[in-house]
Amino acid sequence: MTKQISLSDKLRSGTPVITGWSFLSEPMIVEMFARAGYPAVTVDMQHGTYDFDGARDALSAIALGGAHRIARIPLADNAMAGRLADMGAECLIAPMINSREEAVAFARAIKYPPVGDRSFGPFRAAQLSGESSEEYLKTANSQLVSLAMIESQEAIDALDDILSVPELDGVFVGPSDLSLSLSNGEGVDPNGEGTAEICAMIADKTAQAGKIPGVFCLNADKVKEAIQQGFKLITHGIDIAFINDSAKTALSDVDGLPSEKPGALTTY
Ligand code: 3PY
Ligand code: MG
Repeated sequence: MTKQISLSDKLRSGTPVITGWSFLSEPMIVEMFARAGYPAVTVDMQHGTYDFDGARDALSAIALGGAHRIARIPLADNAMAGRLADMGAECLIAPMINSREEAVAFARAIKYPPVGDRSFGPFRAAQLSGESSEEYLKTANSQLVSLAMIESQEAIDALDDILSVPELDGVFVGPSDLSLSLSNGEGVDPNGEGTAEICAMIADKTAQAGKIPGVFCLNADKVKEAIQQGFKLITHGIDIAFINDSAKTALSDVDGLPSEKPGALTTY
């Protein structure tokens, strides 16, 4: 069997990788993203409905559909990063990294000695990558991608320090939280001009540091802008939004609905 180009090699070698993003813990959803043609799919354990079992099944389902496997870990949960690496994630994204120390702790949790402190038990990860555990051990430190999310003023202030962490492979911008922090809580403006300028600055600095820049995009124009800015991992397409938007469109396409709905609950 010809060896596939790894996600890590793709992210370092030019062409941007687009990832679908899954909030809804259902393996068939991520498999559908993959079969629809997405090169990568991300399982979101920070804001999505995924627990460990759901994420484990989702990573297998992404592999079944033939896409690269990415997971965002819950806030400050480096133990979960290690577990998801063992379940075959090829890239892990850590939310709200605000300092060099936090970046070091995250990156070291998923790199084997002498680079980090990852504990050995990659049986499922080795199966999914088609390697023996011994082969996986040899390639894991260069192939498993660690991305620290930059999404606050504090993180911007610490950006040079974060980018100087040798164990860290790159950063991933969360424009919603970033805009919330930069506006001092005034509002969320992920698609605004000010946010776009900061994204461009982060992409430049990250490339200069020889690391991978990634960003979360909320529409196709933002994806095009992100590609121009030099981002290499780009989110486009969220399962919960697909259902929400398609459900509204499907209903609005029908003239003269036959019946009224009972009305949404406003209290539990
Ligand atoms: C953000 O925009 O803050 C994100 O975390 C994207 O999911
Ligand atoms: Mg965020």
